[in-house]
Amino acid sequence: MTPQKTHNASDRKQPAAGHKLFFDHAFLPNGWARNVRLSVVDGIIANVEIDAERGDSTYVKGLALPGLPNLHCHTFQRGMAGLSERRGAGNDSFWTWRDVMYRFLGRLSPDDVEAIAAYAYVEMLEQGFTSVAEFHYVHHDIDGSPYADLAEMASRIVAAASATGIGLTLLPALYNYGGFGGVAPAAGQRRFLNDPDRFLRLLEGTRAVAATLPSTAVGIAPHSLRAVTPASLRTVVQGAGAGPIHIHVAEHVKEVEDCIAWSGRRPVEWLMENISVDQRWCLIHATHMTADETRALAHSGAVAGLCPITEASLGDGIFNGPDFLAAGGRFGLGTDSNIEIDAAGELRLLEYSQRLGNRGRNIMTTKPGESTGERLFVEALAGGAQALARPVGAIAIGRRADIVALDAEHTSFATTRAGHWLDSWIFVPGRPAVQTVLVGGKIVVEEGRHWQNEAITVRYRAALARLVNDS
Ligand code: NGQ
Ligand code: ZN
Repeated sequence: MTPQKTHNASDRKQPAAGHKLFFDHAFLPNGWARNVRLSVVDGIIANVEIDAERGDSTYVKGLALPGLPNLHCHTFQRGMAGLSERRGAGNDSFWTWRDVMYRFLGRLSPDDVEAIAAYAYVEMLEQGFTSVAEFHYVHHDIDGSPYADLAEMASRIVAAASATGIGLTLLPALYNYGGFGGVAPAAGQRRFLNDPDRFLRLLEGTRAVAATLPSTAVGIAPHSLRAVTPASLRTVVQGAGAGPIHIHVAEHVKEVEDCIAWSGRRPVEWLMENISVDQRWCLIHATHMTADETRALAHSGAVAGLCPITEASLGDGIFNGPDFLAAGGRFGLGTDSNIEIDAAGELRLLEYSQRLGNRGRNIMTTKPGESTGERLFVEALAGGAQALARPVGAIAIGRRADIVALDAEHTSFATTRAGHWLDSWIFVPGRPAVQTVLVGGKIVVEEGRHWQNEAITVRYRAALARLVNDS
């Protein structure tokens, strides 16, 4: 298949470098404000005026929110959504889902990866996410040999981000082994594998492609304690520079048991004792933690990367929300397997899983009278921005003008008091409420639709049809 030329979001006719935007209502760090005028210079908010005149600014209808950062994504998995929902021969689990996933990725070409990523990023932008951390581990060709350009697959992710306009933090993953203690990898893992040396070259190549897309951040992702050894982990952490470091940890019970068998420690406990986990770190899932681990993670300043829809889909378990919040823990949200892409949906399921597990209501709050929707959203903005290491997550001076405007006339808001919109957006789902989306001050979604939706969808369908027909 010849790669189709997609246009860059930046090709689009847009207001000149410095321009002004006007909103009737905008959610600022101090809460909702009226008649908000923003000056945007090179994608960054240079000034915020409230109770302002519209003047010659571009009027954007609706209720303006900071776009949510998506802190954990394996974008290719969007293409296998729905393919693992039939009972297998035995008891299905995370591990049987992983077998299906390995079979699916065993056939993907770089063109497929780019086509699926572009489609998933369009969905993210249409559903409230304006930036994404791509936890990227499918590096090599189908037989496991590296591409002539080690960073070939990384360049496809960058191309998809560029075509859609989504903000990108690219996290090449180190996948070194098949299990705790340096177990040999399985055949299904051959496309992921690097030793620390080649990984550091891949990281260099990734930095070079990322530099072609302005404002892209690069970090690293040791895949999990299953996929590295203490030595390889330490080597790549040193090579990471100041960038963010993400790792999967303690997602399911077997992983905790295997970690104890290997080290005598639980996964989060092992990390806290052996690695200086700090604000650069994002621990993905952290589902199974003792009270001590929960407090230690909260006090480290690292972000817990919660992926409620995927964790529910895979049957992982329930995060210890109340204790983590009480200890001042930071969290953000990720779409992970991308079986469903919906910012409000992730926020809602986070709270609902806490309600089911704790048998109560309004669990992700700490103060009487607090809005659950607002608390969830504010926490996920801050945690997401930290984990992505980009100036996003607030409508404020110095942050990127990544803004999601909700339709104020949506029926979900019919009974909502002014200023209580977040509770209704998150907890009263219906047809999507996202109307207009700007990334770096540029409009990429209008009337709920990404400007490249059609072409990108055509290409996505063609990629999936080929993948299915070839099987
Ligand atoms: C992943 N996904 O890397 O895509 C993993 C599965 C693994 C989640 N953990 C593979 N949800 O962890 O070994
Ligand atoms: Zn993951």
